[in-house]
Amino acid sequence: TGNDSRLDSEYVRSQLRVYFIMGSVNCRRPAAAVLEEAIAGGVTIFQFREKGPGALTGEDKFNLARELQRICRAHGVLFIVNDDIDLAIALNADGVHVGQDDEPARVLREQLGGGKIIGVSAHTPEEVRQAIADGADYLGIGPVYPTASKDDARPVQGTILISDLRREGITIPIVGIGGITADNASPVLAAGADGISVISAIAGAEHPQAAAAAFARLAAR
Ligand code: TZP
Ligand code: MG
Repeated sequence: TGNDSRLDSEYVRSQLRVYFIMGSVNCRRPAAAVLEEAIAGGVTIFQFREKGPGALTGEDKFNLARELQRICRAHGVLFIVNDDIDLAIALNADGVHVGQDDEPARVLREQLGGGKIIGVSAHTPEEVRQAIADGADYLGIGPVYPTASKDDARPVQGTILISDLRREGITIPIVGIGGITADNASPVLAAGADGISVISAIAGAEHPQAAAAAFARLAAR
């Protein structure tokens, strides 16, 4: 594939089932240990999201990212960087995930080159259309449920946008995000999401492996 082309979307779709997002501020124990356990439970893709009060910066951020990337690589789990395109390039990450306030996917594609995954957070049908036109490989849609993990989260929207998009025949890979737990994940998948994206339900769990395994069981159906 060339620099301007999306990755094979069935490949991306197959990797999104249990999408774990985490930074150091989200864990109660060292991030590397939490990630190891989560992967043992069945996480399929990981996003390094070092954000919010107390987040690491500079060299500390870089070193943690590299440590977590090594863990992902050792287990064949894709490693995606939130927002920080320079970090993604420096680490040769598998991709980036951006929001509506970041560079559009079409610019990121030029910077990242081919073969990388670009995810975009979208909250409205217009944002979805634009992200697809810009060459996004997958979309994060939410917040599905109330979340305590993002200060500036948009209004809760349930599963309506996901099901509307599928009804319109939009096939781009989608993950639902926001307040998702093993107990409320089923409607998100039933609405047409290919996977579920979570921070606290795994990072904040007493047993991240068991928590991830619960999502893996749901997503395998
Ligand atoms: N984007 C929309 S909601 C959210 C992000 C990053 C936070 C999701 O975290 P949690 O703990 O799974 O609700
Ligand atoms: Mg962002």
